[in-house]
Amino acid sequence: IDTMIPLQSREIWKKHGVKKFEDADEFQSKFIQHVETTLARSLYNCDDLAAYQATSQSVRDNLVIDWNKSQQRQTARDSKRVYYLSLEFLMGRALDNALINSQDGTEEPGVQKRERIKGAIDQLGFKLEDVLEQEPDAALGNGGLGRLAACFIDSMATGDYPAWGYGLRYQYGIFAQKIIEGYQVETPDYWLNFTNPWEIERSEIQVPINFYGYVDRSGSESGDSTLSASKWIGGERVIAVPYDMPIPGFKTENVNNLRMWSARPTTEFDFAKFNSGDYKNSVEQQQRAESITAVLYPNDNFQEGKELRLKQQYFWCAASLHDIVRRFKKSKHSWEEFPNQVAIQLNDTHPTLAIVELQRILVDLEHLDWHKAWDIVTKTFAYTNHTVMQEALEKWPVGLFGHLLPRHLEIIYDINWFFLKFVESKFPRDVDLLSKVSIIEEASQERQIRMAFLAIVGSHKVNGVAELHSELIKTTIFQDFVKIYGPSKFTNVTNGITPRRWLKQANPKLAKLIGDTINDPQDDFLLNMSKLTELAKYAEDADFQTKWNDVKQFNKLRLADLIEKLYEGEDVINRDHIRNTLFDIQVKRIHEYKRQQMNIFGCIYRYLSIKKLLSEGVPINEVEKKYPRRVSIFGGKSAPGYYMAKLIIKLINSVSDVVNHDEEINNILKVVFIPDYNVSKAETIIPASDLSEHISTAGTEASGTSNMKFVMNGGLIIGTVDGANVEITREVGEDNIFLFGNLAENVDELRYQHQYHPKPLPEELEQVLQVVESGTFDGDFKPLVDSIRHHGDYYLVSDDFKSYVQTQSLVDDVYHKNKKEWLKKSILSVANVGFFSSDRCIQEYADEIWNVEPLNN
Ligand code: H53
Repeated sequence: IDTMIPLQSREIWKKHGVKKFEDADEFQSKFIQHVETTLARSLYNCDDLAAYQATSQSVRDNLVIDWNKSQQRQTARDSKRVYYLSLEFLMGRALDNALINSQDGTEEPGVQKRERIKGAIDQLGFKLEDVLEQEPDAALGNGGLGRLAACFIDSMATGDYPAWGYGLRYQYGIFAQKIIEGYQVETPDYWLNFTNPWEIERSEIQVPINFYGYVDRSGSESGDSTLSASKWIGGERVIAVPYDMPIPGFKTENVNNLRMWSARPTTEFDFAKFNSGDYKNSVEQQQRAESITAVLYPNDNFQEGKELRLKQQYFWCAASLHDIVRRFKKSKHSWEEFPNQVAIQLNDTHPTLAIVELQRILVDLEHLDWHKAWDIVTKTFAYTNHTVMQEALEKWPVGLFGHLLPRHLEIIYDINWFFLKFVESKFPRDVDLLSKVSIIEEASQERQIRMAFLAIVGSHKVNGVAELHSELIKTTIFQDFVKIYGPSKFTNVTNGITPRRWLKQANPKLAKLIGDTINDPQDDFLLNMSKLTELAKYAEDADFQTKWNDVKQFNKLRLADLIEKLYEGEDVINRDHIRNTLFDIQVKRIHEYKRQQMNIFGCIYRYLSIKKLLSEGVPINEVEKKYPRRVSIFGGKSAPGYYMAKLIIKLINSVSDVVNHDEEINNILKVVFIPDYNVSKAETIIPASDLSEHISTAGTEASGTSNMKFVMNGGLIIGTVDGANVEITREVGEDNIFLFGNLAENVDELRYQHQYHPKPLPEELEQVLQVVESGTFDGDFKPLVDSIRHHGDYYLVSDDFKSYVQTQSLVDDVYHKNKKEWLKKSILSVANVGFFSSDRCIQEYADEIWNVEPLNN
């Protein structure tokens, strides 16, 4: 059906065309209109929550107007589009970001749009800060991978790329973390409690998705070949409905789309059930549909292999591909043109089924020849790998998979057959190689589908997320594929972060100081981060150092306020000494490979050393010279089923309990665990760091992205030679980062030594473990200690502990004895952090992988 308005009516449409609010006055008018109509409230009944909703609705109106224009422009230009498929988008809050991104460069100097809205809200009787606090985080992700996707769509919108994100609209995001008696307790994150002003429900679009059933080849022309068009008769059907989130770019009118699918029951009528009078059962079956998008799986870097998770993956891939193909077909290109019109990026292996689904659409529904279809598929997809850790690499048992997706299993077998034939032709009679690279793993008890291998075979490019990681995948988990395809299929795109959220929004004071200093009142540096290098010339300027330090102190006070609030009034951080207290922060998912256990052992070691001096009669002010004031701050969630990670959280809290209440040490050491670490808390925590910890066992952290956020906010890093730490060192200079520990190349040998030639532990660690074993800290930490003492110390804590402790005392020396030097390092780091803008990543993806151009207005 034609949904276009006839020509003669269009004048009327144009006459009434909606307009964006441009100034404070127009904003206030919109705001009040939304309070009175959208919310059906009034000036007698308007609290902060209502103010948040009315503000958001007003800002959203503006976004939607630009969003419509952007989408029309993208369609009219008919240029190649990018689709970023990610099971996680860890967006955080939207309002402040939308206000910042509405800055368009037309403002009078010094008065940014956000500031005008702030003033307007003030006049209406509210405080912008309080209004912003009303918004729940959109926490539809676990950690680094999900937050990366969020930074990427910000950069794609900012760079004017015609790009869409596709994800799932979980009703429950990552659980909220409570700490009860030191232990993590998970509570549901029902984030859609109040209407979400940032989403647009599109219930007019309904995509049917099938599961189970069987393959019917009775009508097929070529008999029983699985290679030609086959008919899959699904056994269960649900409906996918999209919710769209407008994604505004910074200093551009371009607004992109993040499309999130939600599962609904079909309205189809089950006659069999009805006739048997089983009404209640048929309703229950319907309700099951909704469970598909009910909850985000709370594992980071770990695969659980549950059927519902596979269902989520297929539901999302099938709905997204249906949408992409429908849009492509409207443009009336021939199928050969598909890869020139569409680039699909797979964020990890979670969306690998999209490869199989496209092949199925082309062969079964569009009746293309298998090889022609496969050529289109492989030119369309590219795959990003985010980990080398075995437990995170997805595999699905053939039985479970074939039951849920019988036709897709056949297609995978056929893909594998042609792939192995190709390998065989290149490396004749290398049977060993064939079994090593087969998409179907035969070795284990039950045959498994190796999703990473399928993703490689079905893509034209595979990338890692930092240089070291991209080299590692070529020499370890994917080495045989390098042999087969050659090295050019494998590339690196080092991760990045968006400076709009992680500098301007999180640290407005620093952004202002930078803008003032480099004479950039319109914040152009947020687009062109190489401008930051101009800061270098002020690195030793005493005046500038003072201002720089003042910003840091302000941010530390802001964090102290947050901590006080979370500790329900307990004054954990002594504000009188905040200027000479080093804030040492490690916030990220809790995982043995990230080694929070090493950090807390380090805290214990420091505590014991202080106590020892005191017991020898050294006065506290002398002790303080050796162990200057420090607050060790931790934060992060553990997967609910990850026993060791949960035990690490308990240990941190138990140590905190002892240390913080030991009056003898006079507050020179504090240990703090911040509960429920999330994006909005990160925005307060990160700008307050003097030092942050990125101390994974070398070779295990693919990139890390919080390391970049801390550096962008003037914090220094203590870290191992791992992930993006390597490139951070290259950019900011070796003098401005505290590196320690063993290198990735030595890890295998060290592990071997632990297995076969165990040595006594270094004395520093031995001391710590003995105290932990003695019961000084509440809880049973035997498993943690045993993993080091008796189970091979897989994460090499004992190998790195000594150099960790030594490096920490180097940190103390610089921070406390040479503050000028410290500030210089901090300024130089920010001056050279530009490389880690996600704008740079997106440009690399666009040029090297997607072959797409920005759409200029
Ligand atoms: O992805 C980040 C990396 C980080 C890596 C993380 C990640 C997940 O968050 C989840 C699964 C996975 O395989 C990897 O651990 O090193 O910075 C973004 O690339």
